[in-house]
Amino acid sequence: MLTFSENSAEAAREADGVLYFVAAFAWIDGDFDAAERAWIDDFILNLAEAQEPDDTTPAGRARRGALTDRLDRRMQRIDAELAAMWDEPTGEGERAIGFVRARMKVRCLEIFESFDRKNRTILLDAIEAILMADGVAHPEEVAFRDELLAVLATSGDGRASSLSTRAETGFNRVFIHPHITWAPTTANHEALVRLERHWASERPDFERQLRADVQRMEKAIRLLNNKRANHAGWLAGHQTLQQLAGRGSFLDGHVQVLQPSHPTGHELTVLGDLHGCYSCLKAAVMQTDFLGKVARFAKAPHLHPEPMLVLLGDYIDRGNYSFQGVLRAALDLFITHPNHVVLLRGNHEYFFERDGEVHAAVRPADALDAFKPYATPEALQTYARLFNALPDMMFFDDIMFVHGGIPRDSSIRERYSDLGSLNDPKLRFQMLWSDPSTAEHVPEALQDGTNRFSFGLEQARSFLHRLGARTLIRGHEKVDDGYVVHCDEPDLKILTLFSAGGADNWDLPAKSSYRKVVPSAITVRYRDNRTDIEPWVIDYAAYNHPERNDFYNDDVD
Ligand SMILES: [Mn+2]
Repeated sequence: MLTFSENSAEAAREADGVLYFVAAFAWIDGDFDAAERAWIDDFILNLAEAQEPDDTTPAGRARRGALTDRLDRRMQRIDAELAAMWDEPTGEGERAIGFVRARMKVRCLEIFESFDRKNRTILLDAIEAILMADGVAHPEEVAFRDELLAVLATSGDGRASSLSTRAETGFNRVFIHPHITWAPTTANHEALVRLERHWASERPDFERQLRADVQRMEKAIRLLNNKRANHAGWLAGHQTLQQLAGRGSFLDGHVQVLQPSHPTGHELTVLGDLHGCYSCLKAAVMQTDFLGKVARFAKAPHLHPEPMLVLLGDYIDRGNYSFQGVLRAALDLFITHPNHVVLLRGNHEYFFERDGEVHAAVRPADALDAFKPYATPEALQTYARLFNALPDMMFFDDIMFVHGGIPRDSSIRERYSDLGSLNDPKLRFQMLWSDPSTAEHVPEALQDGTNRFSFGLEQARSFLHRLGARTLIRGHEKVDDGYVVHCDEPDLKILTLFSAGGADNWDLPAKSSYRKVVPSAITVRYRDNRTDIEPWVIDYAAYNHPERNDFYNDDVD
């Protein structure tokens, strides 16, 4: 039986880990059957007994009962979490089960690494037991067990070696702060209001709207192409961002480089996935007074930090205001303020043509599926061209902004030689899809086979440092807090932002799992070689309202 820590919070964490482990094994054959469920019920009783051996006194029995209840609730949560993974978006032509298996394995690896050696061995004993709970050792279960055994043999000293690297890297220049709050606002802005129009039900009106959106897209494509025209190849031959010092800000292919140069500093408003939640975009822009800041900066740049709005992609799908809401407004903001707005591409912004028809690379592709019967082929092709024109990543100082994360180990080895390699289409595609793990190292075998894959802390550190970067700010993952710091070391910081959500946000379908999310954003302030990161909650409710959002105003056609 497992020996738990004497510290009760730590013991609870350990018990949760063990429980996830056995649940994953029960799920890994895709069939969590009655025998496995019965086995887990017994296992929970055993875990409670290990933590509270005394059942001879009323107090002991009460404590053990409370532990059993807690573990039962925990198991229900794990069960729901594992079940929900089947709904995560996957790549076109890809089966959910591949993604689910890979993700469960990575999570087990994280838990595995968080246990000391003695408890790891006992963990593996628990696996042998669950393996046989339904009477059959399923090949997938055996393969998984063998993979973990292989990891156990090699993962021992990862933490220690990376700690020594950290100690050598000197001082911290990026500081992550607790949540801030903006003063509540009910402000509105004509620049956004005029765009808040539902698709017209009359065909001629609809086509007029579509033409206006196509013009907006064409203009954005021209702006991006003009930006990149004079800087093609600027990254090639350079190993680190620091070698680009003095080159100023530029777009080379699909990589946007911003170098802090403004004497009064920079203020970046950064949003993660918006997924058709227009109220979230509008609220974030109004809360921060971004448009006011841009106007004041234009009048007196020496008095203000340079304002930037950075969107990390995934504008469409899931919510109700994709093409006509988030995307239209984001494009308009970019066209109006091209030096203050950066729109990065998400994995949902990936359309391609096959047999003369436009398809999406992500499944389900609800925005495109709903739009296709009405939209003209020209409009759909323009969306596809726009998505291809968007930059995939941005560097600001030594911070990398990208939708997903870093490429696969095998692809880095084969395709990466210098900063110019960041424009490699395969690497760019992978960076739209990957997710960070708190495991030190995710084995290559676990990265292969699915569009969506994980990378470990050591892999992130190694890739970012090679580029001269130390911080990764990304979206892509639905995190219920809307904001997660995966790592906050002096030489490596990883943050996830998710800016779509809200329990009663009517931009989302009633049953959307995004309603569990607290939509969040960050402000990145740079001044004098120091960066401060401040998270905040998006006040979508204020803009889910007819007075401040014409999508909700019945008086407007
Ligand atoms: Mn995504």
